[in-house]
Amino acid sequence: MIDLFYFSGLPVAVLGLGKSGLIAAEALKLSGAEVWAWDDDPARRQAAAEREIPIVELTGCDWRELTSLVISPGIPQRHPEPHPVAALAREHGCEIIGDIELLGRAQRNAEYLGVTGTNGKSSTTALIGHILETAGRQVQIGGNLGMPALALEPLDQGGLYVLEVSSYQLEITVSITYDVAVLLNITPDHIERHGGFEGYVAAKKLIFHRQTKPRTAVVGIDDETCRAIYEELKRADEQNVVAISSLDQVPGGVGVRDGVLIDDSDGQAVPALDLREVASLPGRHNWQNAAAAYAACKAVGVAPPVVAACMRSYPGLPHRQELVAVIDGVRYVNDSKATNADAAAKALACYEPIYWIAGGEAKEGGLAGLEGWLANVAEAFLIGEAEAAFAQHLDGKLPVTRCGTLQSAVEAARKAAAKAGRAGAVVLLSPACASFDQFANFEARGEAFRSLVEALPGERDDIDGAEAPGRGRLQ
Ligand code: UMA
Repeated sequence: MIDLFYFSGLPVAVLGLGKSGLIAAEALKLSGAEVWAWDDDPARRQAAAEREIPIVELTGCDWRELTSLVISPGIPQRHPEPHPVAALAREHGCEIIGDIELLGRAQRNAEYLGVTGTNGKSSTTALIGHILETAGRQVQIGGNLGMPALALEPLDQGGLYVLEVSSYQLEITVSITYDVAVLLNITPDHIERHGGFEGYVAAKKLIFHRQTKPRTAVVGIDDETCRAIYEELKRADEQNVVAISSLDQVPGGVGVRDGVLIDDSDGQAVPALDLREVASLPGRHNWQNAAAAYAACKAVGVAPPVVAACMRSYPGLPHRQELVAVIDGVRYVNDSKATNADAAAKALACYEPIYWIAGGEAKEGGLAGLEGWLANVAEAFLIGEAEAAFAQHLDGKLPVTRCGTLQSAVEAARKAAAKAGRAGAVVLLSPACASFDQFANFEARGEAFRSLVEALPGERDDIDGAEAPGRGRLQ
C-alpha cells in the first residue's frame, strides 16, 4: 500500500467505496489523514465502517474544512450530471482527484508508463508488464486493469509504474507526466460521461499532458481519430512520437505486416517477431497491442531482441481468448470477457471451425455487427436469457442448439465437434452478453467453463507449446 504522507493531519473526503475508493480511504487513514468517506450504497458504507473507515454524509458536512475530494472513477463529476457531492466540492473550490493522482503525488521518483484506448488497454498493459518483469525491470502493474493504484507497492528510483488508465481516471489525474504514454485506438464509448465524443477524445489526450522529450508517445494510427492525434503530436514536436499499426508496417514506427512485427522506428525496417507463433496473441486486435507494447518497452530502454523474446512467453490474460485445454484435438477457448458483440467479433475472427457458446444477459444491439464472422461458425450453442432472441437472430444463418445452461452447452459443443471431426476445431465461449443472469460476473462464468472443460473425458495435449489458436485463419 502507498503511504500518502502529504495528507497527514488533513481532512480529505472520499466518495465511492468500491474497489479503488476503499483502498484509497484505507491508505489515507493509515497515512494519518482525517478521512470523511461516503458511498451511496448502504452495504458499501457498512463494509467500510467494519474496516473502521469513518463514514460522513458528504452532502451535509462543512465543505469549508475540506481541500480535496477523492472520487471513484465510475462516479460522474461533470457529465451527464455531476454527482451532488462533486457539485458541492466544485462550489467550494475543493479539488476533485482520483486514486492515481494520489499515487503520483506520493511516488515522485518513480517513472510512469500509461496505457489508454477504447479497446485492448488491459491486454496491452498486462503484456507490457510481463515483458518488463521478465526483462528484470522493477515494475508495479495496475490501474483500471483491476489492481487499484494505491494497493501497489512503493517503488525506488528506477522503478516503473505500468498503469492502465481509463478516460475517467485521466480526467482526475493532474500530477503525473507519463514517461511513456500509449494511446491504442478510439471509438465512441462512455460518451455520456464526457459530454460527447469530443469530450471523450479530449480525456484520452490527457495521457500526453506535459510530455516533453525524451518522453515518448506511442500512438495507434489504425483509426481516423488517433491518426489525427498522431499528426497533431508530430507537428507540435514536444515529445518523441512513435506510430503503431496492426494493418501494415509503418515508416518510422512499429507495424505488423502479415502477422510479422516490423520495427522501423530507427529508420530501417527490421522484422522483430512472427506474432503468428505467439499462441497468447491471436488476431489483429492483439497485433495492435503487441506493436504498442513493443514500442513502449523499447522506449523505456529494453533491447528489441529481449522485448521479442519476452513477448513469446506472455501467458495472456484469463478469460480473454484463453486456451484452457486441447482435448481429442479440439481446442477449448475461454473468452468470457467478451460481454458484447464487438468483443465477440474479435474472437470469431480468429478461428475456424468454431463451435460457439453464446448468450447470457444481452446488451443493446444483441448480436448485430457479427454477420461478417458467422462463416467461421459451424454451430452455435445458446445459453441464458438471450437464448430465444439469439436463436431468432441466427435462424437460417447457421445451425443453432438451445442449451439453457453452460454445462449442457459445453457437452453439446464437445459432441458436435467430435462428430464433425474437422481439423482446427475450437469450442469457443465468447458470449457477447453480460453474465449476470446466471453468474456473479464474467470471471465466475469463465471459471465455470474451465471446470466443465477440465471434467471432460478424452486425450489431452500439452497446451504450453500449443500452436497459435488462429493459425492459418488469422486475418
Ligand atoms: N457509487 C456511488 N455513487 C454513484 C455511483 C457509484 O456511491 O453515483 C459507488 C458505488 O456504490 C460503488 C463505487 O462507487 O461502491 C464504485 O466505484 P467505481 O465505479 O469507480 O468502481 P471501483 O470498484 O472503484 O473500480 C474502479 C474502476 N471502475 C470504473 O471505472 C467504473 C475499475 O475499472 C478499476 O478496475 C478499479 O477502479 C481499480 O482501479 C473497471 C471498469 O469497468 C474495470 N472500467 C471502465 C472500463 O474499463 O471501460 C472505465
